Amino acid sequence: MKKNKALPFVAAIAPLAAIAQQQRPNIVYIMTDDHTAQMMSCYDTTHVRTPNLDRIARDGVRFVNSYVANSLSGPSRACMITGKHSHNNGFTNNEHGIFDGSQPTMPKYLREAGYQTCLIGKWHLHSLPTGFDYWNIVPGQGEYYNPDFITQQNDTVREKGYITNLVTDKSIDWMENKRDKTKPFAIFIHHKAVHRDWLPEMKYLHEYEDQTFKLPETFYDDYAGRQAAGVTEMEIANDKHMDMVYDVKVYRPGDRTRLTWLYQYMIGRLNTADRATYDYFYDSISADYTRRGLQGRDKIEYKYQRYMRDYAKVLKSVDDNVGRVLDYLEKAGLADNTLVVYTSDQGFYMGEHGWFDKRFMYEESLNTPLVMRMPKGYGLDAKGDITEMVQNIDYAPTFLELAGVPTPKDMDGVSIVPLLRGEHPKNWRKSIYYHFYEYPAEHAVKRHYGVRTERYKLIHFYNDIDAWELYDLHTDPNELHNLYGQPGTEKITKELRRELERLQKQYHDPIIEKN
Ligand code: SGN
Ligand code: CA
Repeated sequence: MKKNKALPFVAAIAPLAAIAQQQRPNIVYIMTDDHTAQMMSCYDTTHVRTPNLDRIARDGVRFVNSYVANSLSGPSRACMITGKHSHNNGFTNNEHGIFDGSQPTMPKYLREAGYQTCLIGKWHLHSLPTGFDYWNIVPGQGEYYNPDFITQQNDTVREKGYITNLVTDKSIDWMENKRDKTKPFAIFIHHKAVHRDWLPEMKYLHEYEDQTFKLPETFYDDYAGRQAAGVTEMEIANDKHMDMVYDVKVYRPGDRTRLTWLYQYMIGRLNTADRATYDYFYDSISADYTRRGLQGRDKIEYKYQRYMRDYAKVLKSVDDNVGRVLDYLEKAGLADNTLVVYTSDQGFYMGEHGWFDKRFMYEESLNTPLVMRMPKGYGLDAKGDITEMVQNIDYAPTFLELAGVPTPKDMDGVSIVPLLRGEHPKNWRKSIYYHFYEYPAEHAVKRHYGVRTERYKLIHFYNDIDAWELYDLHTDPNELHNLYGQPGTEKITKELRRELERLQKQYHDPIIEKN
């Protein structure tokens, strides 16, 4: 590491008052929900174009090995703000318990160091936010149309408009009118989009209707050799998993599926005029579906096309709104001194393995998009692709380093500032640790933990199952061939099991795998 590359303001143990005097960058952190790299054109141009998201990568960096520690919303958010794995921050799954907001978090440290902090949008940690000067969140998953927001006074207020626009309006309003402009700021813009059930903005109802999306290679996966993959409830093909009304939006008089009630609630929030526009569009889709009388694979592929189209429409509003934030930063003269981060709370299946949803340690949902545009004048000169493995537990130490705060000893993540400077530290992590807990639960993905290295992945599914999976990602990037127990894999299996145990000890996961 060259000496002159050190950030000008980072004094390892500088007193906070001294740090506060120094110029520090603002942080604009934009996180969507369930957005996946296959649907972001700077990663993959197969399906859609996302010009505004790509702007961030074009002017900055794209992480090509970016992973979550637990592929689910609440847990991922808790990892992000604490810099700790789920077992260490206490929020392991969406369904049981609430986040302990009295624990130290990155926004709290930023505040102590003199930053103004703000959170807008999806929070999903069940307790009210702590550590933010200003917040305005949606309850639980939030709604797309005329959504409710919870204020700092804990009032729930219904607002007019489309969620993605509203979250952006509120974020820009805070940056422009509500913050203390004498301080650096960190804003966390957390979109509800593109989460299920993919309800588009009215102006994009017709978008993508003439596009036929390519079926992924693994669409008709038979799950051979992968016990946990074979028993999920997230198959596009299965109407009990992907609901014909709620998800596919084929809704005719008399239709009554498991999630029809939720669909009615979600679209019931539209005002009369928009509801008429909405019904006119989806009634014609429903009529067309009925007329075609699709069966078997034709019906499955029809469901896939509807899913892809609606997801892409919802994403289009996200892309527009990220563009609005970037334009605002330019116009307000903030762009040069602001780190812009775009990411998602996890990846998602766009038909790979025949699925929607996430949760698994397989690539599509373990990965999460991550692009950053650097502030100027801090020596953060990296450009293009960053290939080192990073995880969402690293964001907290990174933002803290930029604010001049040393990484708290109990954080599991590490600062990626050296990577942003363009360095390639020799001792960078060679493996990542993953642990998913939410089972039994919706989508029926078994509990599992595992290790991923540059080439291999070892997963242990446990609880009411005891199944190991081993993949060679170089020869089998689609993870179709479970090599665990195959002759010739003894040595690599032993090495990976040892590495898994080492990581579990390092991170103090009480589940430690004994070899
Ligand atoms: C909801 C969805 C699920 C989704 C979870 C978790 N069902 O429960 O499909 O997996 O959220 O998503 S729904 O019928 O309510 O749409 S997460 O991103 O918040 O973790
Ligand atoms: Ca999510």
